[in-house]
Amino acid sequence: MPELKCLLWDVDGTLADTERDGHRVAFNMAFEEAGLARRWDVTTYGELLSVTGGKERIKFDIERGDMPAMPYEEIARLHARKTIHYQALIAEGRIPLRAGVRRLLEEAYAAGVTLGISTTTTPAALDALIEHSLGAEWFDRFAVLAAGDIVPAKKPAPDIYLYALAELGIPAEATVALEDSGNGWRSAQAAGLRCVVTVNDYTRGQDFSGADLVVSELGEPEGETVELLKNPHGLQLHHVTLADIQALMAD
Ligand code: XBP
Ligand code: MG
Repeated sequence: MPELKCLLWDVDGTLADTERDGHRVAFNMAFEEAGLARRWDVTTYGELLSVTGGKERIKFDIERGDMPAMPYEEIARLHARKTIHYQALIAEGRIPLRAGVRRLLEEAYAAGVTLGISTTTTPAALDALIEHSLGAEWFDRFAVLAAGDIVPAKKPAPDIYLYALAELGIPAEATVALEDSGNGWRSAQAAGLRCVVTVNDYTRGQDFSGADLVVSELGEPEGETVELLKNPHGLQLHHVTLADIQALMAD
């Protein structure tokens, strides 16, 4: 069985539930500020999450006729304003980490497992979350921060995971991804990674057939037993530990 050497973490929806009360709200603030009538409600935003990347999401909404046409530079400007609003929301400390995230990160870091980030969001949004929700000391604890437009194709393409692995020089067989969405899981799978999925309200109904482990959350020792939505390896667990993730490498 290969030894677990690396955990690559998705950000939005995995480290924290940033989409509904973070990114979505920030998009709407930028739309309002730009004099646009469009607002993304919770349900609409859930549909739009099938398009990864904020600029790509705005472009999609324009192309389907729900926002006025604008040149790409204007989309990029609107998105840059959105990122500033998002950073301010995160700086208010209103988006906590998901259950078990800090615990598992600390366990892995203490065990010498290499940690990295593979995300679709922009570096500025990622930095804000690390600084305000995780703690600035984590900037140095992640061996790679792979984010946003650093690769040409966003998830579900494997590019961001392949980029992170290449930067680290660690093989896919020794790495497990942590994701929350169908697009994220497909991206990790296409890069040859095993993957633990922690679903949330936006992603619970998505297709994870073939995933190694799908749970409601990573969970805490003192909390309730996590819900096992897919468990092909037959793990017995109350919350997800490093040993459980190592056990996924068995076949
Ligand atoms: C999720 C995304 C992102 C965010 C918004 O990325 O698709 O686009 O919704 O971020 P992941 P930006 O789960 O891979 O972290 O507006 O900065 O793109
Ligand atoms: Mg995600």
